[in-house]
Amino acid sequence: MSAPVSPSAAVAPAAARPGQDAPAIAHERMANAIRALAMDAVEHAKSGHPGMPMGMADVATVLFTRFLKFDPADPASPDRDRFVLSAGHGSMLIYALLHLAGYEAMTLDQIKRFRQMGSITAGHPEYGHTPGVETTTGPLGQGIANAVGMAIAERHLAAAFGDIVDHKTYVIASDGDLMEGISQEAIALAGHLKLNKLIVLFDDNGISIDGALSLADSVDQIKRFEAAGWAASRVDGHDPQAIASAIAKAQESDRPTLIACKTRIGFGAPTKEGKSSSHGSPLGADEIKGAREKLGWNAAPFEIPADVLAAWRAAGARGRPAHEDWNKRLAALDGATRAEFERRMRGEISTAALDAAVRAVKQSLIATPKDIASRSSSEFALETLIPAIPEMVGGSADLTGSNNTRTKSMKAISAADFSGRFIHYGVREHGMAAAMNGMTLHGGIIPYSGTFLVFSDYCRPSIRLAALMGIRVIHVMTHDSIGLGEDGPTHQPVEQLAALRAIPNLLVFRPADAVETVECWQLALQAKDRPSVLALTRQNLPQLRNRFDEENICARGAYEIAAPDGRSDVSIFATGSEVALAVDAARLLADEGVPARVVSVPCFELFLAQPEAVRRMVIGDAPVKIGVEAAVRQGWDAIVGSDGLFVGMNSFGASAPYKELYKKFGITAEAVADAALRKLGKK
Ligand SMILES: Cc1ncc(C[n+]2csc(CCOP(=O)(O)OP(=O)(O)O)c2C)c(N)n1
Ligand SMILES: [Mg+2]
Repeated sequence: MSAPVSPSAAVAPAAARPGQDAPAIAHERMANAIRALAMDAVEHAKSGHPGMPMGMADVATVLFTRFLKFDPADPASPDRDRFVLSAGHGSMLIYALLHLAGYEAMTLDQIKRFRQMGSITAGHPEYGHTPGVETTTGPLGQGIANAVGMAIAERHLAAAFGDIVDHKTYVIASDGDLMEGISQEAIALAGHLKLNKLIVLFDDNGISIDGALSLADSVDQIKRFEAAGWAASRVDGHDPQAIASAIAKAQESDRPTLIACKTRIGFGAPTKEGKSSSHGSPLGADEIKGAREKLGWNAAPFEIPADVLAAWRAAGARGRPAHEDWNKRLAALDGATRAEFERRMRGEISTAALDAAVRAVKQSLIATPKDIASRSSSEFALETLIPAIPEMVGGSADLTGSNNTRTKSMKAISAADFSGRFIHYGVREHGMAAAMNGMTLHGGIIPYSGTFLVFSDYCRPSIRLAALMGIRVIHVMTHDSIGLGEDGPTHQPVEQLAALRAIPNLLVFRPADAVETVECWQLALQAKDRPSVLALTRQNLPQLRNRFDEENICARGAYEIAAPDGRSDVSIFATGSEVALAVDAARLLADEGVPARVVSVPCFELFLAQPEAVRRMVIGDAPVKIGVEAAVRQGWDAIVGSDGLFVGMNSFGASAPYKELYKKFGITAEAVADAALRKLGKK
């Protein structure tokens, strides 16, 4: 699709000479426009990173003017090539590119307002703020791992919809990106899946913040990528022909490609070029003056000479015919296929299909209750959800049998066949979570994962970014407490629920039984603008909800699941596996003549978002409030109050059968009842 376009078309469309190169000066001036904007914007903002945009200006110019398939008039066109600036600190590179190529929103005024309140030119590129920015980057390593997910999404959708989906994913990654551990997970997965439309342009400048890369790194990146199944080569990152040849070759590759582009950070800066001093601070007036002289750039700050701007705009316009052709091909698809493709790319789930699936699961559970682990309830729900919601693509980080994320009908994705709907991510939780972000960002897929809840820590930076970006990814995290038993404290989450609840815009679900589990699945799938975690048990749980409710009761976040007639002296709030225990405790209290109610709290975030009056009603006014969760107390005061009681974990767990662990750590119905009685002065 993205065959090299003659660079001369970018410079002088009227005199296009296919296959011939533009005069070197044209390329140089186009690249210098990026350098100038980066220097000037960082200087003006008094903060930012000029070195990387100046160093990678040549590579980016070649990519954007000759290869990248895009149309600034339609930044969200589904079959655009994806461009990920993994080295997000070089944000001025992408802002300059977007401005020069003619993205309407990226005005010169926005560039002048780099890093200022309300601008679309944030310090690091932010998805959803800036048309043309495909993902939020800055935390090094995330972008390249997102790109792997985008490339998987492309292949998977091509398998479903044919050549209406046919684009590449380009990444600019820095030394820092490649030093981060997540990059290893990402490149190993990409190599394994032979994602040959993924092309990484590595800013091989040998410099990071502390100075020469040799201070801390001596990896041979070419060998490293080759060992992971990539094609890899090194080019002079200031030689446009060498860069173009390498990209052209990469486009024909049968495997993903790394192009290590030898560059000089801060290219053009008279004293700071090649030095870490150009990485992350304004160059200063003298250095900028010297750079202008060295680069032969005479234009005033923020001024782009008309001929250079015209050449850039022509480069920006060169993708329009291909885009128009693609629109025609889309229109020529049969109506149903087209509608389905468009629906999926819009991220609009079929409400009717989802509702019907959830209803069917609930009805089945009411007819035949299941006292099973919530990880099994989840699988039971997935058996109906997977056929109903074709955009769901599941996976697991090598715990498929434990996470119960693969239903019987699901075929695994492989390098030879991307039509499957299950991904064996390997033992790569962080790479998995980041790839899932990339899939959602690509569009057309709702990814869900599987790992143990304790390893949410291994995914956390990517989950945080999903929450920051406001994108739908669903993490199935099983073995959610000491209830996992014998594997012991290394595997028993204690602080993870609190830590996840601390992330803004993330929904953390901990369903109490099979009915709550399917309701939580429905909520996670409906949450188009938020990621979700489903914390599920290894151990069996009784089914507590035995009446059919059309309403998704978990949507309230917390609700009374058991209550005596009349007033209660005790309110017990519990989540997940501890709800059944709370119900038992209420029975024990009733035996003592103390009326107690039980509130299930499947989702703190949804509950705390309820209007105050609703929250007050659910929390109630019983004199004793107790939270019960086999985890740390942090966060529970919002429900039980700082003077409320809490029965949970104060330490790490231990290795033993789970029933013994619950006793050892004092998380039992008796302990809950005792605590309430003591507080009431009855013991
Ligand atoms: C996960 C993470 N750790 C640390 C940082 C802070 N940081 C920003 S850039 C950078 C390294 C700079 O070196 P390199 O990636 O080679 O970029 P260059 O200086 O060559 O532009 C660091 C440590 C970060 N952004 N993300
Ligand atoms: Mg570097």
